[in-house]
Amino acid sequence: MKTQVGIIGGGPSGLLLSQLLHLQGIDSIVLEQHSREYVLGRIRAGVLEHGFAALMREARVAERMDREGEIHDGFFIAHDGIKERVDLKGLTGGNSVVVYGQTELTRDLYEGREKLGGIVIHNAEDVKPRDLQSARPYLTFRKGDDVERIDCDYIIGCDGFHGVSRKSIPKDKITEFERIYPFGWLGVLSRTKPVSPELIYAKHERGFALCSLRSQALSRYYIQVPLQDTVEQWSDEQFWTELRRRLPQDVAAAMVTGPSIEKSIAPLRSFVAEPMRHGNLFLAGDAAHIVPPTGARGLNSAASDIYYLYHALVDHYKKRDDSGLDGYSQRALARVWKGQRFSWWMTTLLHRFPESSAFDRRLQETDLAYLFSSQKALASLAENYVGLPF
Ligand code: RFL
Ligand code: PHB
Repeated sequence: MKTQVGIIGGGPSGLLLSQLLHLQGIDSIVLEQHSREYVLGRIRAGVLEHGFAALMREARVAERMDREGEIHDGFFIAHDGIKERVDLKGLTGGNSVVVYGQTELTRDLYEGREKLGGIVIHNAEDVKPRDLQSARPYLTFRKGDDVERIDCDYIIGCDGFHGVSRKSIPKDKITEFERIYPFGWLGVLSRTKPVSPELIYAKHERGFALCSLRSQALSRYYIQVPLQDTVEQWSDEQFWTELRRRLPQDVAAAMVTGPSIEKSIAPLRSFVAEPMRHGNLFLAGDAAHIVPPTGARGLNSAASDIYYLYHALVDHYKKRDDSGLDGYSQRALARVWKGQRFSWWMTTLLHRFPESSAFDRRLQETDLAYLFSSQKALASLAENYVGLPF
């Protein structure tokens, strides 16, 4: 097979890039290791920044997002028994975020690819990017008993943190920056009315908690748990009890509980790989960087990579201008690191760190007190949360 752009990974990054390129007459093939059902079974992001929503519209896959997604003009931070609102719209001069699940967005992207006749090959095993330093890189993969080859102009690694793309770059050509946090998030999805129409991020001495949602009938809650905890250790009842204990009394009293329809634990990690290009392989999204979910930046950081790559590839094919491709890594990383800083800061502000000293805890309390005493500090939080410009 032959294509202009070979894309590894059929998550949101890979599908969005493929769709955007298609609309500009640039062809691509997406290789996804898992089945479509498996990809759609993963419950992940819920908050999209407005720049991401704009990119979905440009990709002509935003109809359902615009119909069913909820515009959120603010969220709450709960601490010491009270909750205080962050007025995103007021603080940013009119910006907001869209609450729309990654599962739904990925489903829309699959349908968009299908409608245009885009090629997405599922259950592609043993995908390998090859000859990356040459002008004719290619991909090989196995499908059943057959080994296939795809010749490409460029290969884009959109295969997430555990993918093969980053790992195929020689160790001496890539630098990795990492922080692993000493806790994870236990998440529960339940068909119950959300306790609050807007998200509540809660700081509590027993640990962080988050009240989020997918719709006004579908709730998503998280609590901070020790890294060694397993899902089996947490019955629904224990989860609800612990969640309530970490929320202000009025919120806890209003909480409607029900059976979990999904329950999983995600470890928290900050990670960046530099540079995001090796020869004719370009990394995008979780393949190159990971943030702890506290600032809702992960998918949104992936979106800015895709925006830069999309424009760089269009400039290459339509204007014979390679400056976008040459500048991609530097440009993407500049924004990636701002997302890293914000996610690390939100995580540090709101979680309980087992090793923290009394001094650390006073600083954390002061950081929060300062935030709600300064419109400028709140505006800084808000501008980062709604997404810095691409
Ligand atoms: P993905 O989604 O991991 O997709 C990568 C795809 O590549 C496939 N793959 C391979 N395919 C072929 N060959 C191989 N060797 C392959 N290896 C892997 C995988 O099967 C998969 O389909 O990466 P992508 O597209 O870059 O998207 C990134 C986002 O998924 C991620 O950043 C967000 O989910 C992070 N995140 C959040 N981001 C936000 O912006 N807002 C949020 O509110 C938010 N909440 C979250 C989150 C992530 C969470 N978890 C579980 C990590 C909440 C949670 C709990
Ligand atoms: C979610 O709804 O899954 C979600 C929302 C906000 C976050 C992280 C996750 O910061």
